[in-house]
Amino acid sequence: MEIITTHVNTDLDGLASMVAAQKLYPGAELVFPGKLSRNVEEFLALHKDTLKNVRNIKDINISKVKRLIMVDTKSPGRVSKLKELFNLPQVEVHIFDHHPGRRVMFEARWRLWSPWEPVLPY
Ligand SMILES: [Mn+2]
Repeated sequence: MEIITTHVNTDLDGLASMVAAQKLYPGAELVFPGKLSRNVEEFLALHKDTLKNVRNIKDINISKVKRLIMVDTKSPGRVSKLKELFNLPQVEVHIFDHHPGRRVMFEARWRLWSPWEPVLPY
């Protein structure tokens, strides 16, 4: 399976980025890695019918994930348990992040889209 996630304490740009990423990966499931920010909780309470397919990390069988799409962060340390996926050789990692900042170590099978850094080849 393919999953789309963002950072813990998910904020509105994280949530919006997840929804946008699903346009690029229509078969991927949206997964929250942990706690939500209060404004995202309030937004979801108001719009639960439009975003009813977002899954909780507890409902995901990590061993079934073949591709991880991570948005609004490029730090594996910010996705709680989903961090494990970065170490699995069978998992392809696609990262979309708009934040400038310290470069993290990337592996060849990870791919980053950022306005601040060149797109890395496979
Ligand atoms: Mn954010």
